[in-house]
Amino acid sequence: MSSNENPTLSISHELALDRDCTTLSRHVLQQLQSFGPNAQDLSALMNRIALAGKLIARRLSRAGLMEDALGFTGDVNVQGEAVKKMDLYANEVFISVFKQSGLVCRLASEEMETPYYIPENCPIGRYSLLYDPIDGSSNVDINLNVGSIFSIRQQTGDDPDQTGQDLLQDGHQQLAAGYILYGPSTVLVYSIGKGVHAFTLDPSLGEFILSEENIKIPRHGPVYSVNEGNFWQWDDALRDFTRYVHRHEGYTARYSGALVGDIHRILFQGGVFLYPGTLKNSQGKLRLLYESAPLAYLIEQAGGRASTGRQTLLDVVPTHLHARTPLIIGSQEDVELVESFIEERDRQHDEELIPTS
Ligand code: P6P
Repeated sequence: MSSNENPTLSISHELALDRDCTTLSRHVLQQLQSFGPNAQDLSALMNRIALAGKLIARRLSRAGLMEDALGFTGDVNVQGEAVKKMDLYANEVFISVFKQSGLVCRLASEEMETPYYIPENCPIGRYSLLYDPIDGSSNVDINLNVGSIFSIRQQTGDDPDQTGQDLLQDGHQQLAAGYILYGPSTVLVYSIGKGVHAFTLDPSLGEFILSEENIKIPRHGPVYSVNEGNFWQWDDALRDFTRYVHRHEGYTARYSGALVGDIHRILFQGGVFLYPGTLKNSQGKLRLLYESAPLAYLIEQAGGRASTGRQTLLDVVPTHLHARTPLIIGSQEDVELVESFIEERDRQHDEELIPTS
């Protein structure tokens, strides 16, 4: 090599190095085409979310070998659900990664009745994090996939009584949303309103590295994902849909009991996930602000659709922090098929109400 030549990598090595350097924080800045304060905030927020994902993934990978990592705490959360030790750990992780960040003033989670404040952040931290720290925790003790779901919103007003009333806004107000899937690999999927992108954790680097960019959900897919054990509790329309997929070729049932894994499959393969209202819970089981709305934001960014069955999910304004709604989410054509059964039954019901002359 003569003195005036700079050493250069081969193209393939250069591309590989560049990809390994496309971390989440860098990708956010690339998406926003800005290094301004708001872009830096979002980049830092996503970096902290990634740190939470790494800490939770590490705990999950060792839980079977650790004292006191698995099993139940003996407590019941605000949802009336038995709390797993991993739920508690993951909830604390998200709080810890945002301390001394100057970013997030307030966190609202499935595990906490009211929002948690980080006072040192509040004077300047104008962001709120809404999250389900471990979604699908019934899978934790049997080593099946689980996930974390997150949503970032701007703190709009003051919250003098610290009840998070200003969080009761529709899903279009979200600044960022996504999930972390703890599976054979740990994958973080997110959107800041500029498409959907997936990052895979490289344990040897300790970094989430870009693995899929601008993910688009198929307009139709074979998967329908629902707990058919609730069939007896559903409205007629959902039974009509279930009978339809039972009688038509090209459908396959996949249901893991963990929302994030089921949604991740549908994001890549197409199809529809449903958690309808039931006799026991007319609004279904899934919570709007930190489960359905973040996933709806993401799926719509990927070109899919999410609804309650009668209303676009992102339009729903919750009445309280832990409000639930029915959820039908996935490929545009498949969600619309479910909605068509609901519309037909509603039409028949309205006709029955019209007095015959
Ligand atoms: P069911 C897990 O508890 C969860 O919130 C979601 O992850 C999952 O999709 C759903 O509940 C499973 O509920 O009633 O089918 O067991």
